[in-house]
Amino acid sequence: MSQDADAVSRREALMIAGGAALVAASPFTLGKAMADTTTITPDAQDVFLVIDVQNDFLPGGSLAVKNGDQVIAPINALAKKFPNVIQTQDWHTKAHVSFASSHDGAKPFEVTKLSYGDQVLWPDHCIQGSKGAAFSDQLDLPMVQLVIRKGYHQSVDSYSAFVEADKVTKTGLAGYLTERGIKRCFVAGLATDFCVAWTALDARKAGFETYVIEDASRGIDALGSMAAAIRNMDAAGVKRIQSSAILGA
Ligand code: VGL
Ligand code: ZN
Repeated sequence: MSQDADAVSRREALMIAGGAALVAASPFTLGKAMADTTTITPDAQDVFLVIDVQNDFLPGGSLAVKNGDQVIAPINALAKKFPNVIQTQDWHTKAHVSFASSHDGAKPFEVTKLSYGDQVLWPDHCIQGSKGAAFSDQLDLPMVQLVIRKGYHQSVDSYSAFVEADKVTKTGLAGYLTERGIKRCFVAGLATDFCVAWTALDARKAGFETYVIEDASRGIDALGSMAAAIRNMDAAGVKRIQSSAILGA
């Protein structure tokens, strides 16, 4: 099957299974992906990147991701298995360029053109120091070694934990991980189709073997973004796995 056809059939399978059923589903329902059935034991060269589990992305938040709170239990369990855990925190200035409210007449979820390319415009979210920018108090992650903030440059967004949306400005994370001898990145959190996917794609570009843990992530799915993210991740060699590959069945 071609990669595209495969991505489409998987997407259909995901849609049929539905979010809740997918969590419970056996890894075998995902078909050929061997990584789904392999038990992974994280070691010192592995890092777990917990992406943007912040109040604004959770139910009741200004940019709530549907069922976003369902990532918290698997993330808490997964983090205990990793020798290295890092969190990211979306951390915008007031009137950030990614906010629809910063553009005359614009509405959330519209796309505009900025100097660095297309930018989806969002409701105001994750403003530095706000309650919405704080991590969920349901997270149990005392072992986190580094919190990397992103999106703090007024006129550049940053979905990725590695490189800002201008595709040039680096956050320093690749250098940090390389100095720490990290070889594999495991990525989960919010949102699958934006910050999780962009982080995973840049982790691959930086040379890390990269896994997205699907059932510990949830997507926004604006303008076909979920399908595009899955296509892009598959094409880049990002492996998609379930948390059971690490936690056991
Ligand atoms: C995110 C949209 C805007 C994310 C952040 O964490 O996926 N999405 N800012
Ligand atoms: Zn943001």
